Amino acid sequence: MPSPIRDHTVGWPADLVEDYVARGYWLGVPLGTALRQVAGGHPDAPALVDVAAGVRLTHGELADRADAAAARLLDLGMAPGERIVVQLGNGWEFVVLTLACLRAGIVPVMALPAHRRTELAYLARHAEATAIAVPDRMRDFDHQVLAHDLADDVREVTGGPWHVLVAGDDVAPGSTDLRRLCSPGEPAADRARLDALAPGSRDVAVFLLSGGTTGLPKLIARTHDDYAYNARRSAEVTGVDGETVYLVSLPAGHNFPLACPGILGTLLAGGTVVTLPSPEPVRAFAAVRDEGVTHTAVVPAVAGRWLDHAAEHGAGDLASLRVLQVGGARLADELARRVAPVLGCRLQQVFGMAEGLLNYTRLDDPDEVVCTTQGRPMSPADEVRLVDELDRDVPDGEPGSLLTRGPYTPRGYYRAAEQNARAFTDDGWYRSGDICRRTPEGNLVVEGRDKDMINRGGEKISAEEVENLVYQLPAVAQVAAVAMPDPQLGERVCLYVVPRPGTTVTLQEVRDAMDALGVARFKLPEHLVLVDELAATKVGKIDKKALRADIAHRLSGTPA
Ligand code: OOB
Repeated sequence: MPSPIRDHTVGWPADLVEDYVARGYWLGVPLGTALRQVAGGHPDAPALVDVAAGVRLTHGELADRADAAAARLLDLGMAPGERIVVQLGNGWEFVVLTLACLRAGIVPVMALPAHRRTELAYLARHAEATAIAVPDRMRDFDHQVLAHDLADDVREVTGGPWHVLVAGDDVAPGSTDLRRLCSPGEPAADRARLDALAPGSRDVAVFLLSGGTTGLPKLIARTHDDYAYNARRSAEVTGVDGETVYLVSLPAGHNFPLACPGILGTLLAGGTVVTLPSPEPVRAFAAVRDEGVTHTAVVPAVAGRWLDHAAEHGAGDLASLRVLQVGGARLADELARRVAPVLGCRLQQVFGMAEGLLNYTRLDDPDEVVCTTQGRPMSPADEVRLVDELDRDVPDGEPGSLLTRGPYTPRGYYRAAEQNARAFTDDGWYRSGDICRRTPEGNLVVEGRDKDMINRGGEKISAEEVENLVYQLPAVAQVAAVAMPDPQLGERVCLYVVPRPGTTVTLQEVRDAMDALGVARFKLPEHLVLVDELAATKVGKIDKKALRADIAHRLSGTPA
């Protein structure tokens, strides 16, 4: 039997909970109920457009389908509090299933489409999931087969059933047809059943994945109260309301397009969500034009592609687009300055994290602030400190390591006591690992990081995870994974390898070996440097700073 979620979460202190409720940050309404109420207010307003599938749903239809799907999940034998790994592409099924989970108190674990056996098996086992939702195939990969292959692995920890829900035309025997599960049901009966089962607002609503600095990703348990505030307050600072048409083209299970304000913030505001499978510029621009998109969110690498495409081929008619949110990695000031003139919309920089804290530039900030800073916390209750190595506050204007607490930043990872001791201070501050500076007017500028992570165009890669995988190659004596600068993606994974005496290692061998282990392809190293020894710090640790400087010099052609 999966253990109850609350056995492994770290809650907020009671006095703060009271404060968050008193100040109206936590409304005490579970997300599914809140969404249902919005739909009740204007059932005929458009809620969801899946461009690729040609599916359009109103708020009323979406809420009814979510209830129908929730009821069918219960009929399958799933109980409130159980976990389902969600690995779906951007489409209507993702939205209906997520809302269904929120209604039934079944907790989605938001995996990425790029994840493979290693990640999925770990996530399912760690969350003690009893189900997984996948596409049949996506980009030539058979997700359905892999999902069934995980059954034994998962049953080993849960001892229970393993439901495979499949979105697509090819639903194999033994799988559950997700599209059928998400089809209209008996609205009144379903609704009454789900109303009676509504989860508590302090219960966990979703599991997000951490950006990753440790061997394996950590799970972040976000509650209904905290995540609803995350989405609602984000909608306010982004100008999202009932007239908004929000385009989601980043992977929908990522915090940014899911709730900053993303899908949930837009639906809670009564607006319309448009889904696209990818941010490829031709299709994205066409969707903006055809659907009258007003808001969307991208990572800097995508912003760069959009700007280049628009400069070369013209942007077409993007007149409806009002706000382009850019976040997930540092946006270069030069790129930032091109957004308004080339795309004709307002730029909003977003510096956020799945762990909670969200910083936004505001829509009425001066251009200089919008183009050169990553904004400021969205909530008056957010606490941010910038500290030195000894956790002492740095003087104003100096770079420091960011610590944060607040009404939507949980106090610990799920089931991870050991990591929590490192990633959180004793008094509950989350160590984001980002080195920031605060400008005199209070905005943050991200200047670097002191965590061992590689940010590949917004995809976070734990160096330690890559190293653990590479150590499985017999010819590798020592390895270090570091970020190498890249004009398109910002960073890519570079490996420094000391081979065992008498052997050698090639980049292709490493990539093939990692591929064979079944890891997401974005984690595969893209450059390899063979060395006799790895630079070490005074205390004998691998000197990653020196290695990053070394690869940057090698690539720029200047001597180190
Ligand atoms: C977002 O969330 P995660 O959890 O994938 O990654 C968080 C990390 C941050 O700690 C920081 O290192 C980096 O991503 N980051 C940025 C950034 N936004 C995120 N670094 C520099 N500039 C930025 N604007 O990436 C995320 C979550 C919600 C909204 C937006 C992004």
